[in-house]
Amino acid sequence: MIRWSVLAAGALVALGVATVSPVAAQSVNRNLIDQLNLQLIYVALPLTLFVEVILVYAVIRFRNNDDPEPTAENPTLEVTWTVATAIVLVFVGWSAYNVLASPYISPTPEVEAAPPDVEPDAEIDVLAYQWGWQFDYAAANVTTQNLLVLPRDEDARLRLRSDEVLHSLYVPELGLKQDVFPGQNTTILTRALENGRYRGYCTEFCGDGHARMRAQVYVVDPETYRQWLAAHEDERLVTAPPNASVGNATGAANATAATSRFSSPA
Ligand SMILES: [Cu+2]
Repeated sequence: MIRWSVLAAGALVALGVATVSPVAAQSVNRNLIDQLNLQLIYVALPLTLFVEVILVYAVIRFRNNDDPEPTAENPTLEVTWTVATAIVLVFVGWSAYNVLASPYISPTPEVEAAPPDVEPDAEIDVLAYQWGWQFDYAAANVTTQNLLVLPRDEDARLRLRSDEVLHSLYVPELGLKQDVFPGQNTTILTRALENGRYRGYCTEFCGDGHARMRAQVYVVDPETYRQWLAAHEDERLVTAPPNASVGNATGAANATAATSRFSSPA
């Protein structure tokens, strides 16, 4: 009887794990986070079922025991559960540490003496303000408003700062979430893996315009990215995304000469 319930439980675990397998992630950051979640679920699900099965078994098996005796002095049992717990904790700690140690996950405070290991292909200064986002592509002399464009399959380093209060940049699909502090630069690293249009939010309540503090995030081919930068060189507060048709649909009110200039690149 018990053997069958254990088998059924095992089948359920296999089914559960099979259904939570994530689809291909949109960024290296997101990949790392999803893989860690999956790894921990593989350990947590069988353990949960193991405990529940023992619990249910004990409740049923000993339900009519009028004179229960506590277990005293069982060194084998005690050593077993101590060692098993230690192994689980070491596994969880090791898995989490590996992900946290990645430069794609943990931000780097601005310390000139210790540059991050990865040399990025794109460097973008991000200014969070009440209420919006400004992105500064210093190398191309382009700034954008509420519009972040990233080259696919290339490392992008975002240097975040705020002028007044706490904000937080949140792009869930790319696995980005980082507080932005006044008077302090915080650097994060990402590499997007899929072309697309994603949403960015401020996720730190920052005043009555907080809900309006959103950004469009575009991931495009590296060539498209460079063409877009070249088309907007020396422009301030660009709102026209690389894809002209999408830009017309979303940014009609903000359409500037920049849009038409991009549609017919020189
Ligand atoms: Cu904010």
